[in-house]
Amino acid sequence: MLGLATALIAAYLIGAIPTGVLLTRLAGVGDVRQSGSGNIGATNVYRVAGRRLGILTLVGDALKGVIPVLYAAAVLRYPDLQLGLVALAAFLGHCYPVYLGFKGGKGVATALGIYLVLSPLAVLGAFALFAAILWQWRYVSLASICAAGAIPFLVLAVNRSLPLFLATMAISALVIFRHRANIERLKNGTESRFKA
Ligand code: NKO
Repeated sequence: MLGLATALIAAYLIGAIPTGVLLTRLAGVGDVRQSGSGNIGATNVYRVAGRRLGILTLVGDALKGVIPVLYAAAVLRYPDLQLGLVALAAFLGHCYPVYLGFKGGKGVATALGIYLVLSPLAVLGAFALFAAILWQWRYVSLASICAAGAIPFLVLAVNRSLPLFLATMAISALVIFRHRANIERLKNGTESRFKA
C-alpha cells in the first residue's frame, strides 16, 4: 500500500514538471503563459517561441507520461488498475501542477506519452484521426479533442481491460474539459489555426 502511494506521489510530481514554462524561460523568450493562448503546452510554445522549443515541449511533456507508467509497468509490474492510477496521477500533475499554483496544461502530450506505453496500437489510431483533423481544419485543439474522444474506445478494443478503459475515460473527460475555452473559440470562429 505504501508502495502504491509513493508511486502515485512520484508520478504526480514528475507530471507536474512545467516543461513549456521552463524551456521558454531558459531560452529567454519570457513566460509562455503570458502570450498566445496562455497555455503551457507544445502548441502554444510553438506559437510563441518556434518549432524547436515546441517540439522539445511535446517530447518533454510526453516523457512525463512515459517515464512513470513505464516504470510502473516494467519495473514494479503493476496490474492494470494500479497502472491506470499511476497514469492518472502523472496526468493530473500536468494539469494541476503544484509548482505553478495548480494552473497547468490541457494534458494532450502527457496523455500521448501515457498511451504510448499502455497501448501503442491505440495511439496509432488516435494519431491517424488527429492528423486527419489537423490536416483538414488546422486546429490543434479540435484534433486533440477528437483524439481524446476516440482513444478510450481504441484502448478498450486493443487492451480489453476495464480498469484501463475507465482510467482512459477519466483522462479524456479532463482533456476535453480543459479545452473549454478552445471550444468556445471554435464555436465563435476565433480559434487560431495551426501555421506550419
Ligand atoms: O494553445 O490552446 P492551444 O491552442 O499543446 O493548445 C491546444 C492544444 C493543447 O495541447 C498541446 C499539446 C499538443 C500535442 C500534439 C500531440 C500530437 C499527437 C497526438 C496523438 C493523439 C494521441 C492521443 C491523445 C489523447 C488525449 O490542444
